[in-house]
Amino acid sequence: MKRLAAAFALGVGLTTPALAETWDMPTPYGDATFHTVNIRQFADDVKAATNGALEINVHSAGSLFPHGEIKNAVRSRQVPIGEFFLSTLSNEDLAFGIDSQPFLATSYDDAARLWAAQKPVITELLAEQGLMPLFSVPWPPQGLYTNGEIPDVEALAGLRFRAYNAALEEFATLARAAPVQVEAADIPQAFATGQIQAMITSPSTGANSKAWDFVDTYTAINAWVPKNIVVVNKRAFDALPADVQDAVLKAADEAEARGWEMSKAESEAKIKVMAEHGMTIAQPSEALVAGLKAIGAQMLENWKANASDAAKAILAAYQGQ
Ligand code: PCA
Repeated sequence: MKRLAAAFALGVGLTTPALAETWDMPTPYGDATFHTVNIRQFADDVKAATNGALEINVHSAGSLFPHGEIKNAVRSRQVPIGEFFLSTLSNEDLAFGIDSQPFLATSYDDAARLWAAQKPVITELLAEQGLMPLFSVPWPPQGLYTNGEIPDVEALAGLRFRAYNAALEEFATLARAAPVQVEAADIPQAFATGQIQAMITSPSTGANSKAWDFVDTYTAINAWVPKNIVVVNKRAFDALPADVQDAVLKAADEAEARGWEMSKAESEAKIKVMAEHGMTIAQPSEALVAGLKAIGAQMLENWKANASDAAKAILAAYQGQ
């Protein structure tokens, strides 16, 4: 029987097409991150649907390229595909960063409407660089991690505050905190060495980085719902056989739908993990919300003043103008 099974396995292996292709896929995020679980499932689906003609190898936690280099690595075809935090491209065009504007879209429904308005615009911008978006998945709403409860925005003044994009850097500056750029994978070390004292991120990243080792309070300010994006090099995609292209697009659609559902389930589950590790789960005071909203309003004015026409069109479409 064993021999038969081995022979069968070999037989299956031999059906792999002679022109099988392997794609390396970098992501900044670690194996336990739900986004990484989702893109590994995407890779498995592509492999199964193409009978092994296209195999995607996910390289997690910035192991293949640092986060800031992934987009250009795909653009220059050092890798055909990659995942990154969409708003990190806001220095190219503010259209990429609109999902990180505080209190513009704070629920999944609003985030989905914002993505519907943003997608055609960034698809065009990425096409100018030979890139094509495959799918985009949000992180859960972003919350505040501090030592002790924060009664109002003034209590953030002077804190070394972790930032992951330009919007969060601006936010921290307007709160008179001191922003420090730190990748998700480096959060524990940054807290441990005193580089940072507070942060805003999802319960996913809070729990994955064992926030309870460094801070005792999570405040559910749910201020924005930022997204990751998976992009492919268009020439690499066009070089695939038509049936393989179709399989990639279908698996991408499924990954986007599945990822949004995974994200929705994460928030509650990971807040529970933080509570189980002794963290206080707080709701923001009215004064804190008012102060945060004032910063958000200021940031949106700054955004409008600097936005391209393409970026402004996203806001207009989202706000139904
Ligand atoms: N986690 C990532 C991006 C947003 C999030 O929830 C991070 O903190 O870097």
